[in-house]
Amino acid sequence: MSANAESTAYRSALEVIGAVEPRVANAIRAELADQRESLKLIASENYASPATLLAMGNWFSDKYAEGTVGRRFYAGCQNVDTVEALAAEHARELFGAPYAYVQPHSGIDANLVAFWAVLADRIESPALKRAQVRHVNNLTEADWFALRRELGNQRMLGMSLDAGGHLTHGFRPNISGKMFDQRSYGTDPETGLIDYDRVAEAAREFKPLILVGGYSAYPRKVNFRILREIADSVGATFMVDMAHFAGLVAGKVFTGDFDPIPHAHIVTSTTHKSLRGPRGGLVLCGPELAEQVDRGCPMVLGGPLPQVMAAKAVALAEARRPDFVDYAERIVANAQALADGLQRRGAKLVTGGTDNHLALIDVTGYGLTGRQAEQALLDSGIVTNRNAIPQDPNGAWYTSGIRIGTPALTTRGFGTAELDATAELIHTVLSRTSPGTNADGTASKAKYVLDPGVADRVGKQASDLLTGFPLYPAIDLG
Ligand code: DSN
Repeated sequence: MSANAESTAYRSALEVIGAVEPRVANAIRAELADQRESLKLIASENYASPATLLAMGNWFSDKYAEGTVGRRFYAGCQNVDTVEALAAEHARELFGAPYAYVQPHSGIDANLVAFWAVLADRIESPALKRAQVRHVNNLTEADWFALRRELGNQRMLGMSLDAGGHLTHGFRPNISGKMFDQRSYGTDPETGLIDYDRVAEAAREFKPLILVGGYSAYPRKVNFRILREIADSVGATFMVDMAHFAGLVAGKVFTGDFDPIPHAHIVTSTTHKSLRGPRGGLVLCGPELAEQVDRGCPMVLGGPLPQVMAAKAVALAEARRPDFVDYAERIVANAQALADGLQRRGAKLVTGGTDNHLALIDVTGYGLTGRQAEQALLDSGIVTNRNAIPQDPNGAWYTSGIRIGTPALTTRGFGTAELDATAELIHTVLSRTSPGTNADGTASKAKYVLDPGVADRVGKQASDLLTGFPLYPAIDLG
C-alpha cells in the first residue's frame, strides 16, 4: 500500500460527496477534526481502522440479501455470501464459537435475535411448533392466539440497570422489559460486586427462562462459569451480552471462567466497542440454537447491511492478529492506571477500581450530579457520559456517576502515564466545579459553576496530551 493511500482515498471520496452536497462532506471533515481534538473516554466508543471504515462505503449498500448464506430471498447474492461467510468464519475462529451470525445491525438487534432463538427453542408451545412446520396460512385463529399467549410473559433475570446492566436485559424503556416478566440481580451494597449467592437465590425463587450475564457499566470481571451453574440449577438458558468487553475476550484478557463463550448457551455482542469494528452486532451460539438464530432476518431484523458485514469481516480479521492481544492488555492496564490515578487524587470509584476497560466515578464525592460533572468535563475538552451508580440517589436522568473507558484512547496510543495525566485533568475539573442554583434559589441538578479559567486551562492540557498521539496519522485531508 502506498504511503498516502488512505489520504488519497478519503480526499477523493470527500471530493465526490462534496460535489453533490458539500454540507455533508464538510460535516464528515468536521467529525474527524472533532474526534482528533477530543479526549474521548466514552467506554463504548473506539476508532475503527481506515480499512474497516472504507469497507462500508461501496455498492454492497445497494444489495438486498434477506435470508442467510446460500439461502437468500433475492437473486444475485453471491458476493454478499462471500463477505457474510468470511465475517462469520473470522468470528468463529476469533472467539472459538461453533456458530456465528453476523447480520444484526446493533447490539439491541443481536439481543432480539437471541431472545427469539431462546423462546423458539424453549417454549413448549404446540402452536409455535405448528407455525414452524406449516405454512402460516394453515394456522387457525386459535393457533395464533395460543402462540401469542405462550410466547409472552416468559421470565428473564438480568443485572439491574443501576448496577450496570443494559436496557435490553429486560428494562421498561426497551421491548424486552415489556415482553418479558423481568427481575434483576444487583450488586453487594458494600463492595459493589456481584454477589453470586444472591443471584442463585433470585434464580431459585424466580425460575427464569433466561439468565442474562453482561453489562454496560460494571467495572469488574464476571465469573461466567458460576452464572452457568446457576442457570443450570434452575433449567434456565444462559445468555451473555458481551458487547462492552468483546475486545477483551477476543484479546484473551478474559479467559477461563471469565470467557463467556464456553459457558453460555448464546452470546451477543456489538462490533464497534472494545472490538474496534464497524457499528453493528453479532450472535454466537452452539448448533442447537443456530437454526433459530439464522431466522433473525426477517424474524426480527430488516434486510442485512452487506457493506457492514464486509467491514465486520475486515475488523474481525484485524482482531485475529497477534497485536490485538497487546491492544486488549493495554486497554485494561490503561483503565487501571486511570482508576488508580483518580483514587490517589481522592475520587470515589464504584467497586474501588476496575479489572476491565471502564471505571465508574461516584461524583457525589465531589458534591455533583452526573449531569453537572458530564457538562463541566465536556466544557474542558473531556468527553464522557453520565451513568447511574448502584442505588443512585439522583435517578437515571441526572445520575450520580461518570463512566469512563479506555478502548479509544488506547487505540490512539495512550499508555499508563497519559492515563494518569488524564486522571489529573478529570480530578481538577470535578474538584473545581460546584452545583448551581435554579432561579428560585433551590439547588439545581443540572446547573453548575466551573471556576474561572479551569475549562480553558484543562482544555489546553488535554489538547497538548493528544498532540503526541495523532488520530489516523496517515490521513491528511489537506
Ligand atoms: N449505548 C451503549 C453504551 O454506551 O454502553 C450500550 O448500548
